[in-house]
Amino acid sequence: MSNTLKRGLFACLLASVATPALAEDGYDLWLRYHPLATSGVIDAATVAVLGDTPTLKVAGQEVQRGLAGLSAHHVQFGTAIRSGGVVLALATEPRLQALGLKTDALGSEGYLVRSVDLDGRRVTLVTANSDHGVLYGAFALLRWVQTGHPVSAANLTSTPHIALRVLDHWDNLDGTVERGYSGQSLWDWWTLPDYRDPRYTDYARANASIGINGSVLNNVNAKAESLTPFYIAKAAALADIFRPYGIKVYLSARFSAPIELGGLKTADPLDPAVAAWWRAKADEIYRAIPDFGGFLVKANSEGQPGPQDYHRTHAYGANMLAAAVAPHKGIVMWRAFVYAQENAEDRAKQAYDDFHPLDGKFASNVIVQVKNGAIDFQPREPFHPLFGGMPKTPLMMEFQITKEYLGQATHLAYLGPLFEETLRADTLAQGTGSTVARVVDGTLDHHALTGMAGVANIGRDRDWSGSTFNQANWYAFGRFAWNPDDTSDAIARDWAAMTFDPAPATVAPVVRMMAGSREAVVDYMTPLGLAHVMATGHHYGPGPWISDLKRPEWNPYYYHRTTRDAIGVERGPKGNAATAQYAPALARQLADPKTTPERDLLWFHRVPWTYRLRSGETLWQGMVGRYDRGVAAVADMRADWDALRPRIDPTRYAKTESFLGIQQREAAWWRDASLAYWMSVNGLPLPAGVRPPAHDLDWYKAQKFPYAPGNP
Ligand code: GCW
Repeated sequence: MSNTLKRGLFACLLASVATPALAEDGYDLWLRYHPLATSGVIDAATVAVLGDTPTLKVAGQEVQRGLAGLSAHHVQFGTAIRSGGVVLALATEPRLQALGLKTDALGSEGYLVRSVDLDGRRVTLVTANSDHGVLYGAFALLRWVQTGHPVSAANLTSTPHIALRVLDHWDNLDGTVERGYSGQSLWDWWTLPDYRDPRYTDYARANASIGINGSVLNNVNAKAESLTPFYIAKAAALADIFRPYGIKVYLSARFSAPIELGGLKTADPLDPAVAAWWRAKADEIYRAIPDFGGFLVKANSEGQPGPQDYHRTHAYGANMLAAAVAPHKGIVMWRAFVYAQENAEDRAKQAYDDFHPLDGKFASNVIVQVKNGAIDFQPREPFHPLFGGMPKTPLMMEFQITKEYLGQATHLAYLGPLFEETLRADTLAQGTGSTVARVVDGTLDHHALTGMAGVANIGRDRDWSGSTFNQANWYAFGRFAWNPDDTSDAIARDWAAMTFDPAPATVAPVVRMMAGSREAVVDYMTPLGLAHVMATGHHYGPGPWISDLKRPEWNPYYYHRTTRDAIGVERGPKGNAATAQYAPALARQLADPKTTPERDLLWFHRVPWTYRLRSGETLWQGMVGRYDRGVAAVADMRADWDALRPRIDPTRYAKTESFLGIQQREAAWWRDASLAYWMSVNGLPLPAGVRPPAHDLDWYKAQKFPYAPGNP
């Protein structure tokens, strides 16, 4: 076949693939290699890989696939260095030595992409000290092109700031996903290990493209069975598929597995038989998965077994498991998300109380995984006081990508601002600049073991995450895990350009929608520091009035304690002194409502409804105003999206349009239900001109949502 004919056929093929009904269902995520409108961006017609490893091969294939798709031209893949082409090679490759590139600073995962003369030919070189680095460089080059830049102008270098960049899947062995709103689990445990769904490879590609290098396959509310040979073989199949993409597999471990699987009488971490059982189990896993990452553990929390069942601390439990994986260089990620109904202390204080005394007591291959805030993945929480509070212990951040408390799949809430706000927060633990990011990247306390985990929002929905915009949260998580100093806006711009198209007329309004979206959710759900007012169980929709459930902290009322005169939980020195869990300089600021950031006011303080906000309004007026602002912001997002109609393919356009309709209705529902309830308690009228709730309080209380998704 002649070259012209080949090109023609190729273009035809692409044109047919580009038919919206076929291709534009969101499956391609941000790796959407559709022809760019701007010509001349792709001047490379060959991709050469020097060296032979599975990772170099997939990196080269990805660049070929990307450039071919983006240019609608054939791109040749091989080993021949051609002028104007792209070359991927390890920095140790002999043919690169004459270039004298300085790659030491790239470390083991960083990359360098730039134009060089190789064998007398001008090429764009992608290089690194490891093949994983080359893979990350390959995706960086593609991002560069997808965001509208010419291949040959690429001059990119980057190194991850955090070592473990991990997705936590709360996926159950029966195929359901706890707090999953995008369909069944991606893992088809039943047909694994035989059937290797190509989707597993696409999952790995997507993750590698944003630098994610670990995947915890099963729910932290773990079943012991995931540690049986039957399931280990399935995990091993996934590990084989992910390996070329630099992604290690981890498993959540059920602490009582020695009893359930091993027939032991106890799971006491100090019992030698228990430790021996775990060592043998670890050895067995490593025989199947030689690069197994290690265990994630939720212990003594929400009914899960743990070392405290035997009056041992979390450190004893973690260290026993750490000893089992240490010979294989594995690690243990031990969660600090603990609270117990038997504990009368404020739930927000319990994790710190349990873990702070254990600082410095963990083995060197343990990292303590701390949620961003002290309660639970709320639309806004102040950063967790353990950050900055355990300098002798490596701490990893746990963010929730799936939007359990933020409207779940349908509400558009870009989490970049939430991630950024938490990472930028200053713990003041060692003076100004002791930000959460510096704790998490290990620079503040000089830890080499560093990590960031995101509770995944990935399921078997065709668009992976339940909506196009939810994909942005997966994307942003990866980017912040790579570089916690990145900015939410820059990430949104890249994502929008890659997901839709790089034209400013598309990117600007999409980014505008994203930028304000999380704050809109805060405004219409939990303004001024309110938290956990979602209905119990499914956490979908408002339920601030719920106060009759057995466990105190199951009741939203527990989190605001509203009376006729006042609202909020007093966590300052005049209350339960939770503020004293922060570094003294910060604790002093938070002690007084007047020096507490207003956005966290009701989190830290109980104040009268007549309290004056900085604007001069009363608290009540300010709250009403924020609810209205949140609802109005959703209307603005809808208007932006309406105007984007001609620029977005019909299938993706329609789904977002419909979801924004749901969000607008539900934002109004949140506002109205909340106002109806607060007014029933405080007896205050609405400020003049404010629209009253559409229904009475009983109507809101009567709303029930049986079978809401994601609820275990
Ligand atoms: O957010 C809460 C969820 C639980 C979850 C728990 C946790 C996996 O409601 O569904 O359980 O946190 O993080 O362990």
